[in-house]
Amino acid sequence: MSETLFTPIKAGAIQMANRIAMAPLTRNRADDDTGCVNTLHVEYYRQRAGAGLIITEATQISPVGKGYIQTPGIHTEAQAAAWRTVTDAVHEAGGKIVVQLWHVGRISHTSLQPGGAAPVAPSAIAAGGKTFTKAGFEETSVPRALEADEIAATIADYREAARLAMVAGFDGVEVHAANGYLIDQFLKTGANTRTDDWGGPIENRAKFLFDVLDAVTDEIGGSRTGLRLSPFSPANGISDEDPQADFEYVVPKLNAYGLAYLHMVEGATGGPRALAEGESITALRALFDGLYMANNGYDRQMAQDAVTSGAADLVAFGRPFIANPDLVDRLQRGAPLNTGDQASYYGGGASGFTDYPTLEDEAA
Ligand code: 8OZ
Repeated sequence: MSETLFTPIKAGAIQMANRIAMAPLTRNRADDDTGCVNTLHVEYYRQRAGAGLIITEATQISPVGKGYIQTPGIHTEAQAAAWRTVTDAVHEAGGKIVVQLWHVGRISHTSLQPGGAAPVAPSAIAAGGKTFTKAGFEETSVPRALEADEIAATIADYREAARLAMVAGFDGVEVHAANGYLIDQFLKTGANTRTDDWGGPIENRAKFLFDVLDAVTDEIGGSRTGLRLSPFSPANGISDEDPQADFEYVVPKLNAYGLAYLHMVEGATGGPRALAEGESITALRALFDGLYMANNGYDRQMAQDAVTSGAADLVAFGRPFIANPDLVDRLQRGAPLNTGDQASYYGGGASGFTDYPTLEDEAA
């Protein structure tokens, strides 16, 4: 029997009812002061529990890891208790959910940082892009370079966040190493010009990623840890001199961790899937022994083909899950999809968050 999108699968320790993941989606509806999720999040994630796995919106591991208003955290007991209401609801509805562990690095603004300080990054190089703050869209602030002891403290923050994720009742975590945020900043030459153990050749630039994975998997186990990478994405002003070579170094080393899955943004995040000459996702995937989760611009046919051909084990859908809480059901029936209202993607209340109809709602 050939595998389909709707065949159950075990991702590490996580039993999934199907091969479809809800990709992490930033929605900016948490309490800006406490970083706590609320009853709206409970409803939003509960509605989407038909996914084989929900990956939460990116969630900061520390106050300095924050880069946008109203993103949730997983660094206090209160945040973990708030998340518990979400994980209980998803589990009750038969779903699985992991929290995406996030540190933005230089993609932040002084107004979002403790004491109004500069954001931190591998090197003091501005990203050149915008973030959303209390004042609206603002240019990201010039970061300062992390000291070696601060790097060690940041790795400890990832470990503590993984511990709190278990307190919160999550099935695991996804380490966010994509899209130009802190881990990606260490990995890539355009943001990392350090001359110590954390910069220079890829062996050094990848050390931060591997130290984070060591800490997180030591805390909760590799089978409860997923990883997201975006080797070729220019998201958030990131660039790299030779991503193919760098990730051909990184990916085989991931095999030692027994990860639940490797989640790849194929191409430019939320944009074109096309790669430059000499760049190959297929070649990178071939270097990984575990489950491969594909993402970026998949539709029903592409996802079916990817799973039946074996090109992917899992497919993550992002924007389609915003407007279709019952996306798995719709894909299974070949039903039409709702389109999302972009104006309510980031920030706001229930409107554009918990009020998209299921097929059943539409029939009523
Ligand atoms: C959109 C807006 C803000 C943040 C990412 C966490 O790209 C994000 C993000 C996306 O990974």
